[in-house]
Amino acid sequence: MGRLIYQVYPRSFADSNGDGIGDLRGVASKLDHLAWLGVDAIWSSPTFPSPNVDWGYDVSDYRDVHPELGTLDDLDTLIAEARTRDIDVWLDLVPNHTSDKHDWFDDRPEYYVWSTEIPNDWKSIFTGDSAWEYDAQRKLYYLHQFAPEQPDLDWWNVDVRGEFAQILRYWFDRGVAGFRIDVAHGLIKDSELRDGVRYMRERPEVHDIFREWQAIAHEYDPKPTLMGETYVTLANLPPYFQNLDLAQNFEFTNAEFEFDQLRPIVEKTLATLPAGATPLWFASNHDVSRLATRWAYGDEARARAALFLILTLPGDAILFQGDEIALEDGEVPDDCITDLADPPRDPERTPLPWTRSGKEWVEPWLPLENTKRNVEDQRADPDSTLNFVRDVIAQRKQFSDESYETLESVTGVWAYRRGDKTCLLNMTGDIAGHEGQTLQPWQGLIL
Ligand code: TEU
Ligand code: CA
Repeated sequence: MGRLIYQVYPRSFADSNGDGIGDLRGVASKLDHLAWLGVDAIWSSPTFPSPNVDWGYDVSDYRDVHPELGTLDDLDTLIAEARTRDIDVWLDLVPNHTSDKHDWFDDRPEYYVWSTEIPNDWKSIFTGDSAWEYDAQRKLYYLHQFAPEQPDLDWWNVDVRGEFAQILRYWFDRGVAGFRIDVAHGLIKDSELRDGVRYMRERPEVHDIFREWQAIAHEYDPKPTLMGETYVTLANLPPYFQNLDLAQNFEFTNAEFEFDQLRPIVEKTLATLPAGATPLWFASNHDVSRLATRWAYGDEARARAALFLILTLPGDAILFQGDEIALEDGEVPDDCITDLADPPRDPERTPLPWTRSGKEWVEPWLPLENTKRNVEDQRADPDSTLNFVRDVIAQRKQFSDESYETLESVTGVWAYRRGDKTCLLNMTGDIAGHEGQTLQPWQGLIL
């Protein structure tokens, strides 16, 4: 409980060889910084070979490293170096679909979902059109929930399950301490392919897959962590805790940073999660506008309030790279857009500025326009957001196992008890008070 998980988007984290693409050696070079910050685990977005139609979320080999990011040796070194600093390394598993360039798509067509005609009304998340693509060679349609270059695997096929059981062991044997599971709610589809999105995702049989994976994880000590990208409503979230250690709470993430919206969501989350489950809070990732923009509109005081909340609620927390310096979305001109989604997700994927000059990034793959908020300046400034975040991370360790209790306060002030600590968060732009304690606009205090 109380872990601080740091999401690295490796292409934009740190570049070790000046080719404009962040890489695993770059991540390793920043481990001292992440240890200084108080990070317990790094979750890296996909590191596997990929044609990059969806920037690594289209995997062509689950047992290797993308050459642009480094080598297997680099990954082994990163894991070992992180270990010496008590930091775990989690990878991002993409089991819903492969790349159409994965060997399986040619050699093992039975691993995928086929139909002689378009069997239902399912739509692709990326194209908005039918999720069924005609394969002229095979004269059959295949399913793709995402891009046509991302054919969905058939999780009813026991051989697919066997492949992934081996893939899990392969990485756990190498010291990988966890996985974030992409589209965890969508792996298995209705066996009759019935109409309706409820037959494409959130099928109850998905929990059997995770039961098997959890059994594999239990073969290892310490047991690796399984964290699902569970893009479901809060009401539908509890069952995912049967077999996953962590299930991402998108109702929290997708809410606005408003007292009236967030407090009920937090209270509902804590009331509905099964006993013993670890809640998990985050506001940014590689798919959604960064919290400093989306929740704080660029206002650094407001960003600190958001960070304070994420870091003082019970359970684990995820910071997406850059959150710790209140990094805003990047500006990406139309002719630099690289993402296939609409709207494109490039703004939240721009490089992390380590210095004000930005010279550590030479012709980066996505533009680095604004270095006003950068790591170097903020490390040197005791009053920076970075030092604020580090301080809250250190403080949270003192009450990480304590439960949460909402306290009465005035409108806009979120007051809660964590053990013998009281957290006060002014979620307004005005000065506020709580039992004689004055709170500046957006100020968070641990008493
Ligand atoms: O995301 C799943 C998902 O539902 C989101 O793609 C969301 O719908 C999308 O970002 C809206 O633009 C995961 C990954 O996080 C995402 O990066 C991948 O593109 C997607 O799966 C496919 O693998
Ligand atoms: Ca590089």
